Amino acid sequence: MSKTNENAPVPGRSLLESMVLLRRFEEKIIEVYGRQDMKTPVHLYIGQEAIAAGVCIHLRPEDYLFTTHRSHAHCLAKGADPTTLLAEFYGRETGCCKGMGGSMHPAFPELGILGTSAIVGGGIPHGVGTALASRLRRDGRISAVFFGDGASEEGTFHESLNFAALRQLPVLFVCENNGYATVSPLAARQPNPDVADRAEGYGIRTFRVDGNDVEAVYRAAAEAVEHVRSGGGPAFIEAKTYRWKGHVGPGEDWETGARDREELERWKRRCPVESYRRLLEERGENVGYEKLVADTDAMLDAAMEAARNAPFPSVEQMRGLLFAKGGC
Ligand SMILES: Cc1ncc(C[n+]2csc(CCOP(=O)(O)OP(=O)(O)O)c2C)c(N)n1
Repeated sequence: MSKTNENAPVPGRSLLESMVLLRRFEEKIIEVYGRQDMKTPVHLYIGQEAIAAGVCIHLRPEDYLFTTHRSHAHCLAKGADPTTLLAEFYGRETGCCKGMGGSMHPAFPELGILGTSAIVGGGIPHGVGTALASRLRRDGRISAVFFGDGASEEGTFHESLNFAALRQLPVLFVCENNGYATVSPLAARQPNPDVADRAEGYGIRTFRVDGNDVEAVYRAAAEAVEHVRSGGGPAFIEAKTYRWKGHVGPGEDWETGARDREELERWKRRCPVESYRRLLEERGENVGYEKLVADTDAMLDAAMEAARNAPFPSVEQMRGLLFAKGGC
């Protein structure tokens, strides 16, 4: 297991800003979701913000990123425009996929987000593929792949890690171990709760972090990205965390008996955003938290309004997107 440099400086304000954006973006979705005009299913990320914020801050715009059905935070943290993302969820032509992808399939090729797979584990070989392309082209780009603990149970996880290790490809694997796959707890699925052990088995440089501690994630990602970017081969981060919302939609999954309410409340007391705000304030930093949230909200309210008022794609536009020109 790799150790991180505890004394390296950390951009506290930027990390907090990023986490507030990711949190408020999804809380805004919850506010409007009951109106029934945002038709896409939403898999919310609330509770896991420290991971997207702490990793993506190290990525360059040209680096590749692959994510899952729980994709909003990764896209935003990589620089996606909130209005374009929300327009996608509203099915509008101004969405990043002209409204055809919804919440589970956003793509921002200009940000290295070539497409999002909702097939569990599906993004992992994609990231290995772009890493192989980067190696062949010698273009200096790295690939970051985010996935859940459930994805580590797919065969493609093992094939991809094996190939990436064998070829020493520039890919960073980030397992967000939130303890559940849909409503199935990790303990019911795996004899070993540490997904990182499997990465170590392939000889991949591995970091294990508290996924609710943004500085721990930031430090691990700093070293992991440096390792990958400097030609050291793949790296793997396992960040243990918890999602506050149910598998899909704004509910919390305890209402259905799928998980224990007390367990959720315990994790809420370890809120990554609130605990980091407190830490920065204790260190004497002038965080200006209320203003940060108010400014973020004002920006997101305007984004929501613009997204909702954009036109739907026409039937001709939809037809035009069914076939690619040029053949193979
Ligand atoms: C190959 C495949 N099997 C099953 C599903 C149904 N499914 C969607 S999400 C999910 C659970 C994913 O869990 P995890 O990878 O831990 O991610 P999390 O939802 O916890 O973020 C499942 C089984 C799917 N989309 N693809």
